[in-house]
Amino acid sequence: MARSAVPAAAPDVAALRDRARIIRRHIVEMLHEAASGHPGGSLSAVEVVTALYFGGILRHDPENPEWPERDRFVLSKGHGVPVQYAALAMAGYFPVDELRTLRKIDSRLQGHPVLGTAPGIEASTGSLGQGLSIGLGMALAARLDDMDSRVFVLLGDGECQEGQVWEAAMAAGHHRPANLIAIVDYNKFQLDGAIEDIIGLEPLAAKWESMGWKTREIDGHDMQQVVDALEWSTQAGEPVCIIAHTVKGKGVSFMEGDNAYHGVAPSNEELPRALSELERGDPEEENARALGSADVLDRAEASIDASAESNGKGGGR
Ligand SMILES: Cc1ncc(C[n+]2csc(CCOP(=O)(O)OP(=O)(O)O)c2C)c(N)n1
Ligand SMILES: [Mg+2]
Repeated sequence: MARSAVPAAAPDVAALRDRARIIRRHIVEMLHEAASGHPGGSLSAVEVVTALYFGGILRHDPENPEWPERDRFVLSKGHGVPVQYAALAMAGYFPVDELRTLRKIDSRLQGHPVLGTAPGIEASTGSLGQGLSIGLGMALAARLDDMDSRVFVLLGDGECQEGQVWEAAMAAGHHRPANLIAIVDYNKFQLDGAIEDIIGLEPLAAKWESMGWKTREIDGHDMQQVVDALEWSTQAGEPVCIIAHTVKGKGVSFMEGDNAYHGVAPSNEELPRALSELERGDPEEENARALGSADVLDRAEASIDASAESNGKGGGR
């Protein structure tokens, strides 16, 4: 019997924040090891991906990745795949140690997602613009097969400058799958500049709404807002687009909002700086520590190790 790897109870937002910080550490470590890749757009999507995999949203089974009734997550902005690999490893799809093989020859973890390589990857992406069309097909197929699988598609804001995104949006507005959720990682930059300077997207919510989507705009780094929006999206009964306002490079101060880190890995000097910032955690957690709470990072790591042990897929960081 397939199971969901996520808790059925209301998600523990503090624990999700801890997970998010560990995912950020994995991202900078694996990109440093690969000496290439895309930190900015991986880090901006961390809260969304963390909430999906660990916040009780995505119904999935690391022990049975092909479970037919699973929900699907399509990372349309495929260059951000380090965030998904980190989440998949922490969920038990493959050993956390394998993250070190990112972008290496013969690794299952290529620089963009490849269907049929790493378990948990649902679509080959990287050529921007295609993921919403793929997700729409999956959502309509589930409806035809009378399955209640939901499909979550994560798009970049630069990616939304691709025409195919709007073909898929218009087609979804026509066919109205209630199980299709688009999330835009609105970090305000694409590869070589600011969205507003290249092709502005505003009014973005109105564009989706005009094509028949329900929308909600959130702070994509506020874990509670992310969880609430994702929970709402599964109950909306219509195609939903969540516009997540984010910061490119979020969590590493010298990367935040600096688009030089769109596609440049942290150097030997930058890695320890990044990791020490991610070790410190955010002010809210520091407050909790100051008030005498248990060390939240230790707690999160212990629970990750325990879940990795219990599913026999290795552990550690
Ligand atoms: C069709 C296509 N054109 C160009 C590229 C090269 N490219 C890779 S990432 C990127 C920028 C994407 O920007 P955005 O979607 O905003 O991603 P993020 O800011 O989250 O990294 C571009 C143009 C590509 N991967 N696919
Ligand atoms: Mg962007």
